[in-house]
Amino acid sequence: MDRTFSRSQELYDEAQRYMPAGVNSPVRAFRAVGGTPVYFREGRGSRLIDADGNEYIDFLASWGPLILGHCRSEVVKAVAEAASRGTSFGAPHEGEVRIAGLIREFFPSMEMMRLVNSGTEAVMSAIRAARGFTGRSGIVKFEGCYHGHSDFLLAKAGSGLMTFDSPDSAGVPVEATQMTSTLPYNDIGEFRHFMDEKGDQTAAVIVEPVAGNMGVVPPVNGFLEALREITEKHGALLIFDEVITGFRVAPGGMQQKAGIVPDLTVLGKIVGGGLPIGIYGGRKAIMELIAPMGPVYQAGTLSGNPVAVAAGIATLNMIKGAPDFYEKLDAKAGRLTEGISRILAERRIPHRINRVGSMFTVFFTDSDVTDYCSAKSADRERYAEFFHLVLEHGLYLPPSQFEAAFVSSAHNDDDIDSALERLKEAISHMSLH
Ligand code: KE4
Repeated sequence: MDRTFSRSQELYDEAQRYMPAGVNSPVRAFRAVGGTPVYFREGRGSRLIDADGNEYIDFLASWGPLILGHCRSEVVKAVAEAASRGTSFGAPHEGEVRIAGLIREFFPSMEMMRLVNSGTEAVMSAIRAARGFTGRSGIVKFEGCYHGHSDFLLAKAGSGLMTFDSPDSAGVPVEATQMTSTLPYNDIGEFRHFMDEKGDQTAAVIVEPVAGNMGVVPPVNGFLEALREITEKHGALLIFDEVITGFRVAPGGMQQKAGIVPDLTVLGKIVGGGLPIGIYGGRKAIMELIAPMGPVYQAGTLSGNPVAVAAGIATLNMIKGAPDFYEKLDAKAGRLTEGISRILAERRIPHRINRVGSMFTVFFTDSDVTDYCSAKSADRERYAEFFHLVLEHGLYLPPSQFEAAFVSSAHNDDDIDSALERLKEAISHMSLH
């Protein structure tokens, strides 16, 4: 089963001459799990092929966007067709109207919206809209949640920042985060207390309605409802960052599953079908403040790009048109995670698996993971050993304990069977320290 990674190593050596750590996003550098990042050359359905020709069953799904798997023919066709008519106009086009209509169909709370080019940009713009609408500056986020790399949100962020155990980033002036307060995720009492003190200075509370950036951590019963009730009470806006959960945990995201109506929603990833996109939107009264209708400025050269929009429309239409799409997807993910847990239990390896729908994380710990502190207590070295063993056996999982893995509709039953066989073999080599 020995795989060679010599071409990845060559590319990595060369890449480090041009890009920090040879990558374009920190978590891809394998710093959290050690070793040389694998360079890929092709994705096809549920599979990835790396630069050395090694094949993997992919459970990263490019950090979430590829809910249909790699190179879904309808998406590729739509992209090629759009590109053949022009890659960008810098002017309105019909695709923007079509995708906005689709988004509104799935997310009725998004009465008006703006397309941008990343989740970071969408979050940054939503926060600005909230500050413009309320005239307040305070922002509340939760420990372990990650909302992109805007200065004022890099405080106890999840994802790569959590992986590096550096909740705050260098280069961010202390003034930038002075109006940001970070509270414990899933702690209703702390939140209520904070808002009683500072609710009237708070413009917005932003939350991942299912946390994916400290590993998957679901909201405890009543948490989201409390955020909704208490923000309402203090005139603060509630922002659901559904960049991961949008179209992932349900067609209408976690707000549909939980029956909560946020004031603003942020989308990304799946809505672009693997191409760069971010969307923010919500109540008309808020979004009408966005330039040129109102005084809150936001702009972007490639916002609403016709090629990215075409990929998004094709993806959403595939989801819309597939009967029992989520039931089938979630059942596959359940079979996979139950199998992983059974294999780890047979080897008496302490673990917890948190799963919501088709997003999941295997934590190496013997206590429940319900927030940032309990997530951080997971054994990262054990995860690193697990990651490399399953990599060697042809599975690609997130190269960090504090990320989410994903099942796509391209994973068929044979893929799940094969993944479990490979996992069983890989886990048999795990040390039992
Ligand atoms: P982007 O700017 O990376 O498109 O989106 C930022 C963002 C916003 N909100 C949530 C809930 C997110 O998860 C993200 C980005 N997710 C990470 C993975 N945890 C992207 C991967 C990376 O940073 O390389």
